[in-house]
Amino acid sequence: MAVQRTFSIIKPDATNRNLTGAINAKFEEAGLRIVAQKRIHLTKAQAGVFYAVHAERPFYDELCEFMASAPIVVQVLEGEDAIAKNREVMGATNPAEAAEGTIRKEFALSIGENSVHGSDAPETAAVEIAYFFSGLEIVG
Ligand code: DAT
Ligand code: MG
Repeated sequence: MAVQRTFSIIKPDATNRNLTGAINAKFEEAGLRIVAQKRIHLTKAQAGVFYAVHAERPFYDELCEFMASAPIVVQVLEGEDAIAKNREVMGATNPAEAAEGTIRKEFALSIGENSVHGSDAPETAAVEIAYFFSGLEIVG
């Protein structure tokens, strides 16, 4: 597997609890390099565009409200097999099902307030990176 880039978000529940550094340590320990990073505060509409794929799900409104409730840290992570590696370090969506040592097992509060987002495929990674970053902001 070649070197890939993936898109990551440290979500409001984690920024609220000052967990940015602890979460970044998990990424770096796993061999993921943070090649772009910024702190932003989304509007609910911007969160809605980002999560448009979930628009028909019952939790969509709550999800967009949550993502706009406080600042987030958006990131590009780079490394060998970065998409799968990041999903592994994140752990399962529901923290009750996340493996020991994963970010969601250690830090997530609930299935909704689950501390991190990570792209699930190369196509979504490309779209998500382009939504938040210009080429000049990514320094590999
Ligand atoms: P993931 O973030 O692991 O890729 P997903 O893409 O299925 O998970 O869902 C996106 C986010 O939506 C997830 O991180 C938290 C929220 N979510 C998913 N399922 C939920 C549920 N059953 N109740 C509340 N929020 C949920
Ligand atoms: Mg997802």
